[in-house]
Amino acid sequence: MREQTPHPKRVFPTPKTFYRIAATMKPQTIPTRPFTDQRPGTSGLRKKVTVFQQPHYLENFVQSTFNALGGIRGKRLVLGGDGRFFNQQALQTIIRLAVAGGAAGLLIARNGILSTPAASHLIRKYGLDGGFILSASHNPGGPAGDFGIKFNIANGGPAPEKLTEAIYAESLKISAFQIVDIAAVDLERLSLSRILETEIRIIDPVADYADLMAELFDFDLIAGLIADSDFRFLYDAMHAVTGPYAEEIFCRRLGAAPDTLLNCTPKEDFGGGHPDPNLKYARRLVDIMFGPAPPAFGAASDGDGDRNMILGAGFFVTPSDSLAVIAANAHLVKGYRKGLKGVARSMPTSQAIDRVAARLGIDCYETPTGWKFFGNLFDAGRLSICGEESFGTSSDHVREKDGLWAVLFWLNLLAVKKLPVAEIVTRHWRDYGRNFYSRHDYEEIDSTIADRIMEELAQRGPGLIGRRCGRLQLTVADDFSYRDPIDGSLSCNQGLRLLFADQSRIILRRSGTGTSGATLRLYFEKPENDPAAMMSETQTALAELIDLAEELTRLKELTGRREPTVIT
Ligand code: G16
Repeated sequence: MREQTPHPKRVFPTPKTFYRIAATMKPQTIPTRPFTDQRPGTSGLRKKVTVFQQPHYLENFVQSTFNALGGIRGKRLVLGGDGRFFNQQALQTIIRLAVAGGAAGLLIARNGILSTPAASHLIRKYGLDGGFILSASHNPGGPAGDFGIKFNIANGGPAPEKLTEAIYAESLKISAFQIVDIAAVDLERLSLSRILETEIRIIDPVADYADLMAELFDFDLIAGLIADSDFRFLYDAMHAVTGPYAEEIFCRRLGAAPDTLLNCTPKEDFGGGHPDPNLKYARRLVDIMFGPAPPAFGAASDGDGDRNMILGAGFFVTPSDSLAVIAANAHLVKGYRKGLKGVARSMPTSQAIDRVAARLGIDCYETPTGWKFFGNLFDAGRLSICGEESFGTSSDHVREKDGLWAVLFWLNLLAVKKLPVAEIVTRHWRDYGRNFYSRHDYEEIDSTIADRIMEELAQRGPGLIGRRCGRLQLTVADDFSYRDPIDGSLSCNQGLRLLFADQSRIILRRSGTGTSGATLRLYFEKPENDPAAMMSETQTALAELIDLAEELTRLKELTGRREPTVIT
């Protein structure tokens, strides 16, 4: 395991070119009025592009962030994003605001293309004070799509709730922002320049990250697997940020053929797709992996490169199972050979990882949904690997979830075990027991109806405790709350839980990342220890829970939907 704290601060190599841009204009103070809708959600502020295009909308949020930080003077930040529509304008605006505020340094990814995990790594590696990542993650892009901005702090992780609430409070009382009127900074060439007090460095966004991956994984072993003519794999970057990273790591460093990569050119609208690596939106990859003569391994990542989907030939690995398999086999992988300090999962994520933690004799933490809740545990040295059902997995090498990390972990595992993906997972089930798991998403529901469904279940649930529903006996019905074991902060209303005596669960929560109406997520989990029953089809195995959830929530009835928008 790599030592995490204190993180060594490294210095950039001396640049070949340095130029000073004369800023003729002095910072100006522009009066503004608050917007009332700038409270960050599960992961930053996500809105329709048209909302961000309103005059002063972005400026207000960025200035509110600076204000919540006690000013930006003397601070050094990383800047980049997933390349979606409006990234370029937004980057130039943030540069002007940061220069006006007296930032000491801006490290900007070439062309503004920077994955979320790579941003986290840069902040940590170069000891920066934080950074802005411009992304709405897996949400669609383009002029009619979504845009987003999130601030990460000096540990490389997402701003914790204390800071996001402070930003929101500032956004409600903002009356002016400072900006400097300078020409657009050229983001295409690597360079070093200075504007007023701010040193601006345009950097290669890929190299540092690829070097980090080479420290954690056995690249020679993986290259050997890739060179084996019997092994074929496909990686789908979904026209999002990981394309350049995949080309460098898989092709240049590991020797994969170029046709291993699908959709590796970042596009402002993700090629019209929905850059969400799941069974619905990564359709082309899924069709190949479930078609005739499929490759042995398939994987995809999302808009900003923090999510991952893992597939074997004709086999989908749920994110929860992927997390459990990764933790159970971490000792086989170079960067994790010394063992794990602890593991964690978000509350709706299946308890498959809990079984692994129990076997390893290490702690397993249950946190609310949102990567920001893992940060304190990582910093306190209590956590090595964690994950979420929402296709996020990572370790203490950064403070974000990391899509390519998970893909490399699986490649490393396949190279060590020399078994098909499906065989690795089914052996894991036989060894530890299986947790059948599925998530049903109902997107773009009318907000009033979504509120009503949540409220009715919250009121009704506790009265059902102790009642038998068929084979199931309800033991807990509550709204999950979490007290952070490190700083003692309390987070309430994190999702309605129905827990049953056999450890089956139904969870209902409202998504914190959607931008149109409300998205409701229903999560179903059922533990199975009988090897004969483990190979059932997932939806069939969960049918009793799915029917009970409809009976208790009347979700389909009240929304008029006949089926979920997405099932994973
Ligand atoms: C974000 C967070 C994740 C979280 C997910 C849940 O993912 O970073 O930690 O699990 O949202 O989203 P929701 O609230 O919609 O269920 P991402 O990849 O969108 O940044």
